Amino acid sequence: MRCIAALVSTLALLLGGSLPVIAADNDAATLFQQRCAACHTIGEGKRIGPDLHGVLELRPRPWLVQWIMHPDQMLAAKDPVAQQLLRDFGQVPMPNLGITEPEAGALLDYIGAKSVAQPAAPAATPAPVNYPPPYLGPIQKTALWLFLGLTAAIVIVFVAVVRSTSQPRTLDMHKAYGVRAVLFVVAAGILLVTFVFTIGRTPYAAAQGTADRVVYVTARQFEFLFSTAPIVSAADLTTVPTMRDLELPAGTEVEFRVTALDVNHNFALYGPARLLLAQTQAMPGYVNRLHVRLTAPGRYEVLCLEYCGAAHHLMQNGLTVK
Ligand code: HEC
Ligand SMILES: [Cu+2]
Repeated sequence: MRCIAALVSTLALLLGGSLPVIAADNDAATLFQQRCAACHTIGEGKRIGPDLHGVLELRPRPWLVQWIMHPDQMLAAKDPVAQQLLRDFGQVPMPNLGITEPEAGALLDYIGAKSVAQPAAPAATPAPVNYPPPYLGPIQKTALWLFLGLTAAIVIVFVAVVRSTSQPRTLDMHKAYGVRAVLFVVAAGILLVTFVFTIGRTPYAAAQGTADRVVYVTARQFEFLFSTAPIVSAADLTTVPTMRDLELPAGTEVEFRVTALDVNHNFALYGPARLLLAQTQAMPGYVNRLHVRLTAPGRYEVLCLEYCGAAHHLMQNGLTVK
């Protein structure tokens, strides 16, 4: 059983880590926090998806159950309500989250109870951050040309290999193994020299120092949450206050303690010049520490660099350095 579970989770990682992880305690509030709250609120206004306050009065319950279980199929079947919602929400489709029928029922009971307990807030949607339009800086341009050049070289090598092996030929295996040994020693030598000269500059070595400020970062499908206390499970989201944005004074040495609640994500911090400053993996059950000194004032973007599921591209948070 254990090895089947391991195989399934490895497969899930290979497939982009999108296998749903259901919280051990099947508490609907926790499930909502973990699976829905990145896109929905109940009475706090629109986010990526609609505010679900009073949705049970708006639509028949069987429709809602079907939608929560298979939004992808309902959109594919051209359900008129689903299509209208898709248009209203900027063509961002709600992903299929692998919710079961009992879970959908429990979630709807929870949404209903919360709608009754809490009046609908005035739709105070946070003002969208205006990022500058995408552009390639000098480093990105160099990287692009380097990438294209290397790709062309690889294609040429492959074409040459295909052409040279189109006719069967006898080979001196002894000589071939000799070439292989030489290549191995050369590659190992290059690796060792690179290692010796760069190991001191890794963020892990720098992380030995003390930071001015510790920021906890919790990644989940599909957002990053900042907090001043650690979040270990989705249940903590109901007690620990979280922020989607941060403001820090210039010059602060920050230690980000990065973890994830559901699947593997990646925390990548881009500076105001839109260059990658630092990045680390965000993994369930692990905390990775990342030390960064934020010197230049401006807007920093946080993006996920690990494909984590259907709405991965929506994982964009940020912080401002003043
Ligand atoms: C990645 C973002 C995202 C996640 C996660 C998500 N939704 Fe949605 N949801 C949407 C969007 C966007 C819409 C609007 C329809 C569309 O564009 O596909 C929507 C629509 C809905 C609707 C229909 C609302 C109405 O006015 O009829 C319900 C109900 C709903 N979602 C429930 C849930 C529940 C429950 C969960 C958690 C299990 C969840 N959603 C998770 C993005 C999301
Ligand atoms: Cu991602």
